[in-house]
Amino acid sequence: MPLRSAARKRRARLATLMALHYSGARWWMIHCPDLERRSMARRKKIYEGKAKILYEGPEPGTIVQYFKDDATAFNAQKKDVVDGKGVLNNRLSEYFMTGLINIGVPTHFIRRLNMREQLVRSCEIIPLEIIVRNFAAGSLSERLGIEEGTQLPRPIVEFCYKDDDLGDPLVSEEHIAAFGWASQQDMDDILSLALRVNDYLSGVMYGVGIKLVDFKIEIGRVFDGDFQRLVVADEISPDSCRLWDIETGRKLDKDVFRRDLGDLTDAYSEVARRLGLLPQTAVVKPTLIN
Ligand code: AIR
Repeated sequence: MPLRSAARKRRARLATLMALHYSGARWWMIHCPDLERRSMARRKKIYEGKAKILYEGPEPGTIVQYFKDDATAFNAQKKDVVDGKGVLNNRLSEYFMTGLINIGVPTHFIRRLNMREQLVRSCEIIPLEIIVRNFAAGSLSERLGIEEGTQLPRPIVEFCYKDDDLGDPLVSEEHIAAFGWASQQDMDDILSLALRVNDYLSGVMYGVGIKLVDFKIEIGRVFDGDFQRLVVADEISPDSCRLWDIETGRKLDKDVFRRDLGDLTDAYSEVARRLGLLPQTAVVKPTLIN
């Protein structure tokens, strides 16, 4: 890309992200995520994953989730840094988690702290990826030879064992019970949470002209004294869902990155815009200097 058009694109993207309604927004948090990360060096890092870093929270039982711009696919065989992705996912995940809490679905989310961070309850993550599918796509289409986009007779819930070295293999409830990853009661609760998230997310997306093809959630155990309850944890964002425009079929999720279909932040910004988290029209703002 010629230098000038790359700079223009970067400026336009920055202007768009600046328009996100953040309290305490600082431009360098979008522009220089490394700078921000360095400023947090005193905070204790608990874990660094592919797309997020977890830091010790300000009070016991809390964690700060930092959203990176790193994009990975195919178990990190494909990698890139996508400017602004972390900012968008932080905001979008806040939106979905808050919506779930409002309809009585428990989540780990407490509040967003800034452009890239949110405060969450610390929980013990059940080592399963819970996938809900409404239409065939991705690995289900490959595995069963069903054309992508085919409507499934009913939502199908799948479980993968969370292990990067093994490539998160598909497992059955038999494996989960036999290896003690979750109890029968947990599984009943997980299934019910997954389907409630599906109802909520499908509805919200349908309302803005987007089809929820499938998504992945993670579930955590929160302990209140001796009492354990399950909450939706991790994140809900276009990194973890398949979202297709109902009219055009345009992909508005991480498949844009996985399959080299265009600009990932454009796609995620479109989701944020439709949900009212970004202005409807691109904000034409001068550079930060003038
Ligand atoms: N997913 C699974 N592991 C990581 C993620 N993000 C999500 C995908 C997709 C759904 O789970 O983003 O929305 C199903 O993925 P697949 O690859 O099994 O078809």
